[in-house]
Amino acid sequence: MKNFYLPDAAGSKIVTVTKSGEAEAETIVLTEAVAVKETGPKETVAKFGEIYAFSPNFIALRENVPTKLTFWNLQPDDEHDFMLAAPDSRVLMHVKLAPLTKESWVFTFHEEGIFNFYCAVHQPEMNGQILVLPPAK
Ligand SMILES: [Cu+2]
Repeated sequence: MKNFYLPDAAGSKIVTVTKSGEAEAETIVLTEAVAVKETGPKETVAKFGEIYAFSPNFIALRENVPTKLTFWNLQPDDEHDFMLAAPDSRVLMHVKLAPLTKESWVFTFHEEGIFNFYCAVHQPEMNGQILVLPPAK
């Protein structure tokens, strides 16, 4: 059984994550099936296994602007997850994205930088980056 969690007290100084709340922007992130057993190509799946990607896999946000990210797991039979790492590579949160569900969290980043994210189930290919920009002038 995996242990899923949101940022702890130390992590919340870098990014606050809540299940609900007001957001100034929303981005929908899809779990895209790039090459899977149901639709192939068979040769690709045989060589690489099933391949998934986050779409989009690059998201630019501004510091201290609450932004809702809504994940749509489009697969009926595949669990995905979302693991967010700080610029120093420390894992801040890890949440499950169950098959055929939409899950939202409101993210407020308190630091600029590049935050990598991963689906731990589908490594090394299912990744992305959040670029946190300085506040708008
Ligand atoms: Cu995945």
